[in-house]
Amino acid sequence: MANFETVEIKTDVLICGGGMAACGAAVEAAYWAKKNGLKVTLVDKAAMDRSGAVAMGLSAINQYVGLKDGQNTLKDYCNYVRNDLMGVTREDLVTNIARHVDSSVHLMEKWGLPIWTDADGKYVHEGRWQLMINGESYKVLVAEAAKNALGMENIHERVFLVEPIIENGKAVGAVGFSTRENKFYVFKCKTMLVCMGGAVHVFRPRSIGEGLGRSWYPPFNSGASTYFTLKAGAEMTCQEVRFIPVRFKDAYGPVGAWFLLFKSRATNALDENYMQTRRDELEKWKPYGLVKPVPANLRNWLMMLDVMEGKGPILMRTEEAIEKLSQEAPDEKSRKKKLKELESEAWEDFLDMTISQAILWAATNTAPEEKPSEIAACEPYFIGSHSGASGAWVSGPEDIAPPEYFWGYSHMTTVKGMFAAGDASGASSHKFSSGSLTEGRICGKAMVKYAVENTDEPTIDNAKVEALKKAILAPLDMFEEHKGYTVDPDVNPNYIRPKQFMFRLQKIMDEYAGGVTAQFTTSKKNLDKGLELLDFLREDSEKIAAENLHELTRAWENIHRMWQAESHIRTILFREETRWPGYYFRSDFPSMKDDWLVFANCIWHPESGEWEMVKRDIKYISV
Ligand code: SFD
Ligand code: AMP
Repeated sequence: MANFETVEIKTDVLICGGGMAACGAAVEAAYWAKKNGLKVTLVDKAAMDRSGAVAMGLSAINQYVGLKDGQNTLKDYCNYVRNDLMGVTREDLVTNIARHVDSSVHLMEKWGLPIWTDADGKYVHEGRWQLMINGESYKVLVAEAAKNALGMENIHERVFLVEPIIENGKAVGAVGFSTRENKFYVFKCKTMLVCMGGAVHVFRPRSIGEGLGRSWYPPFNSGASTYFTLKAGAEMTCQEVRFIPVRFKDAYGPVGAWFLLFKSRATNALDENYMQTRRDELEKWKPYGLVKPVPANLRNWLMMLDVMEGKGPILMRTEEAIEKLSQEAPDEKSRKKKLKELESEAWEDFLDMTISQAILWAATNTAPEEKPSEIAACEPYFIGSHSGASGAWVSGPEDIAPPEYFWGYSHMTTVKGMFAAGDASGASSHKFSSGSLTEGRICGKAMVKYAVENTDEPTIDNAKVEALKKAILAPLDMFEEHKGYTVDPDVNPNYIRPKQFMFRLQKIMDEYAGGVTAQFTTSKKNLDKGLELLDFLREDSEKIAAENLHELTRAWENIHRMWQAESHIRTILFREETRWPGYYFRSDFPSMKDDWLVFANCIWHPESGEWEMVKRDIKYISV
């Protein structure tokens, strides 16, 4: 067996991940832990300064309610989220995050985040809920706050967490390995937060060749959150609710600023605005089809209908929007000044968060004030914090959660001591960066309470740890043992390399579970076939080989993705209707049904290895 030193770390509160939710949790948990003499430890597979979805920065804060300014009420936000998710949402969770999110935004401003203000010193809104920021260094300064709160001695960067440890139904630790040194890590804890983001590259991406890996979502969030919660036996929710963003084509630049701030139209190649020409289609999806704003999946759907009729390419009319806004200026001199401002805002929107889109504009001689740019639907992602909803089923807060949704600690999963936040917790969409940080803070506080009230020291069976170490490092041994069998180490009958494993997974998902090449359409027959092929893939996961630590990371990322994939297929299969056209369409159940206005949840039972599918009622609350 590969020779790895075992490093054991004992802590009270373990934060798995180093992204927005993790940083929020670190700041809050550190505060309460200090009062109670507890230790908090954070583990990130990457370097926190640039890890996770906010790595490149962001150009907006997408959740700000503005409660104090009287701009909106909690009910307004709940209505918005419920409608956008076609009725399927946990209003207790959405409200809990929404009532604390403004204070998180103010905290981030205090940490140094530049939020745009107007001449009166008021925040500049992108849309009703979104604030414009100069956010290139957003993640750096949020990470700095977390580091200051915890101290570097309690932060382990570049440690890839592979597996949770559950004893007697309680989360007591996690194991992983260093991505740089031959070290195997065992973390023992009283309570843990799962916040390792969502998942990408479960489906075949549009990008190929040199562009392979380019996606809207960060390629390094690979399903660890779903894997951890599923493997622990936690109940999961909305695993069918993938997110398909519409983005500037090929470099995945954001569209929010164009639609909301610049008030741009998107048209097909015939200069038709599909939001107008396809308006009748929205009737089929009422009541949600008739709300404002039109839900994200339905906006996608209307666009897709045009594409399927061959009316593409679809264009963001940047030139038209800039011209129109500049015309608002009172005279020619100020119009020219305004034009310059708009041009620079357009470029900054990309440079703040999707630099490659600015590069693509430069490479294709695109001046946004002169010509439109193509937009397209991306491949599917799992991101419970944006306009998808997949994640763990967590407890609501005591004061507002209906009894069915409350089991003791805010945002704790159905496994004792295991909490989830950000992309890792489900049915509470539209949290984005600020809401994820807020949910992390909520968990940080609740976890310290849990650790104070549940004082049992974590006991972990040594034999179990040794067995995990052997299994986790096995891909290295597999490669060493068989690498000499063939001239080309990529082609070997004894093993499969992580990249090839990923291609197989993506092909299955793309063709059978409604990916890009299947026009996001699937059916029972297709899903059954997909599950059959996933069975073979799972068998072959025993044969994954890794040449070095880098590939060992890739190997486990893909195994995590495989579990995300299976829970997705099973849940789409379970929900016998189409509720989110534009995200996926079931050709055998092509409409929305009243009796499916429920949560579709799943549980993988660790003792039996069986999957259980359950319906849970949706309880709206009055706030
Ligand atoms: O609009 C392991 N998001 C946006 N939010 C906004 O508020 N404004 C925007 O402008 C946003 N846009 C945007 C957004 C996302 C992306 C990808 C793009 C653009 C291109 C959404 C937010 O970014 C998102 O809601 C939050 O970041 C979610 O927070 P969290 O904590 O759930 O996930 P994370 O930040 O990605 O962090 C994950 C962490 O886990 C680590 N990790 N660590 C150890 N072991 C493992 N096995 C691990 N696997 C992962 C990661 O390294 C990371 O630290 S807009 O254009 O859409
Ligand atoms: P995006 O860049 O698509 O992630 O959008 C950023 C924010 O704007 C998110 O809160 C989206 O839900 C919202 N948004 C984007 N496009 C529209 C639109 N056409 N109508 C309403 N809201 C939108």
